[in-house]
Amino acid sequence: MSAPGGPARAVAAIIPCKDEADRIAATVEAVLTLEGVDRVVVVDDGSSDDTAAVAHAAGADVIVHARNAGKAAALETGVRHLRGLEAAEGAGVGPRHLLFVDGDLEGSATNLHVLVPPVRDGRADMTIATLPAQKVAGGGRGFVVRLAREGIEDLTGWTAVQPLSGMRCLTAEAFEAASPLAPGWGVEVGLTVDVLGAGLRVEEVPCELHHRVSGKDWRGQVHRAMQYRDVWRALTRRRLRRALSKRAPGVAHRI
Ligand SMILES: Nc1nc2c(ncn2[C@@H]2O[C@H](COP(=O)(O)OP(=O)(O)OP(=O)(O)O)[C@@H](O)[C@H]2O)c(=O)[nH]1
Ligand SMILES: [Mg+2]
Repeated sequence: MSAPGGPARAVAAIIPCKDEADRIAATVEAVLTLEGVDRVVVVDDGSSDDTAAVAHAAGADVIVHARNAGKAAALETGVRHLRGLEAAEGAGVGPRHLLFVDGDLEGSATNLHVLVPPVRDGRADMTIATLPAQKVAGGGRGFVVRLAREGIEDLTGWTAVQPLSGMRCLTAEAFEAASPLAPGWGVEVGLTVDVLGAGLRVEEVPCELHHRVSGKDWRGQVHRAMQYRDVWRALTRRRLRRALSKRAPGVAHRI
């Protein structure tokens, strides 16, 4: 955690995305206006459109996965790239705080600034944006949200209002506590459980964000099925870890 009163650390935004050519420029431009953000890294996870070129033109560092590897892998690629840059920059005030941003927020991403102060001031180790009701209703019935919320509650005792929100600001220490990240769409639940499990502080912060919501069509259904599978896996793995550490306390279980 950053020392209160110490030098303020910069913040790097990491944007994992796939096929966001229509929205990524507005999102990158908005994130570049955020106070304290001095790097924006877009990880294009095997897009079939011009996402990478558009993001680069908008001012982001762009890394491309030749093949789709999932949201968690894209975030890890982005953070690895950032740490490489920092090593080349030499000693600074320490590793940057991380701001995870979905690629489809467009101009509303300027409102992400509220996530940064609690982390910069050392009041929280990870902040999570909670979103207002979206202009277009989603096609899901909340199965994945309930699975995620109840799983987090069971494992940590903490109740998340929006357990799947991807917009998060976190310290390097919090990121390490959750590494390796839970694969795919399990990443948010894994982050929350692991950061809390490390004794660090998590806070939800209301944030006026608007994004493309998955609908009722087959794409939306497939998206939710994959989310369900990944969230279930992230929770199951962590329950297993908990059971093992009860049987063999003091041993690190990285299942
Ligand atoms: N790395 C990676 N990112 C993806 C992939 N699919 C979507 N994304 C990005 O992940 C972020 C969130 O994806 P969305 O499709 O908006 O999903 P969501 O907002 O979590 O889900 P809904 O609320 O149900 O719409 C966006 O930045 C997407 O571009 C993928 O296969 N790999
Ligand atoms: Mg979205």
